[in-house]
This record gives sequence, C-alpha cells and structure tokens, in this order.
Amino acid sequence: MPTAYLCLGSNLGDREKNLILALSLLSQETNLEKVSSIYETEPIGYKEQPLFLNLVCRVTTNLNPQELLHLAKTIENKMGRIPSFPNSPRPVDIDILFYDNQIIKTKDLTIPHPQLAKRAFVLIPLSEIASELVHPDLSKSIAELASSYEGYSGVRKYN
Ligand code: PH2
Ligand code: MG
Ligand code: MG
Repeated sequence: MPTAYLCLGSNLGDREKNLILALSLLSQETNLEKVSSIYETEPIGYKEQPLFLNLVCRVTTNLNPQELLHLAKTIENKMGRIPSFPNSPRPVDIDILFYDNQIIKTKDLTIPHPQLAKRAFVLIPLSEIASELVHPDLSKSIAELASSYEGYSGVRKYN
C-alpha cells in the first residue's frame, strides 16, 4: 500500500484539539502509522498571525494522491477553514509532503511539497519520524535537509 507523509498545522482556536481531531478524521480513511511530537512554530510567510502548532505523520492508504488531497481539503472544510488569502490563519491545514517516491506537478497538486526543504516547521518534526527518508527530487535525506536548521529557535517542542 502506498505511504504518504503529511504536515498538519493549526493557529486558530484550540490548536492542540484541532490537530488531534484532524488526526482522528484522517485515521477514519487511512492507516495512521506514525505521528511526530507537536511543535510550536513561528509563522513563516505572513508573519502577523498567531504561533502555529505543527506535526507531521505517516499514513498508508489506497487513496491515490488526488483522492488524498480531496480528503485533506474535506477535513479542512469540515473543521471550519474559510478560504482566505495565502498563508492566512486557519483552524487546520493539511499538506501532502510525500507520496511514495512520486514526483507530481499538476495545477492543484505538487508532490513533494514545493516548500518543504525550506521549512523548519516541516523538516524538524519530519526528522523525528523519517530522518532516513530521501527526498526523491533533491536526493537528500530529511536528516541532511534538517541539519541546516540546527539551533533554529523558531520551532520548539510543545509541552
Ligand atoms: N503554514 C503556512 C505558512 N506558514 N508557518 C508555520 N510556522 N506553520 C505552518 O503550518 C505554516 C506557516 C502555509 O500553509
Ligand atoms: Mg500549508
Ligand atoms: Mg495547505
């Protein structure tokens, strides 16, 4: 069965509860195999917004990438995400990071996630559960990619 890695983020409402509810909704439709710790992270991009809680997880699923994206959007909408400007605050955001070793570039879906190699809030949690995973486009491991953010204070383990 294909394996996918997802990043979840929340910076509105009860952030921790939102992440846990989103995981529970995901686990109804996929096999949720592993979940990182929760991290509190400084917003990247649009800065004037509350701190995020982020985590990453690994699922196995028979949903294809497009169907998995549809599931992610359905959960975001169910949890009250209102479409707004890019990088705006949200109760939950669910991004597909990897889907097996596939490289996908379509209008509505790019896998691996195009920003992931530049985002400490993804790489640091990901290095906890998948440090050996090799980025299929960059041919570098997550551990290597995350090492540029050693000592970065914008991503801190939560509680
Ligand atoms: N998501 C974004 C933009 N910026 N910053 C942090 N710390 N965490 C996120 O999940 C995040 C972000 C766009 O989805
Ligand atoms: Mg996102
Ligand atoms: Mg998103």
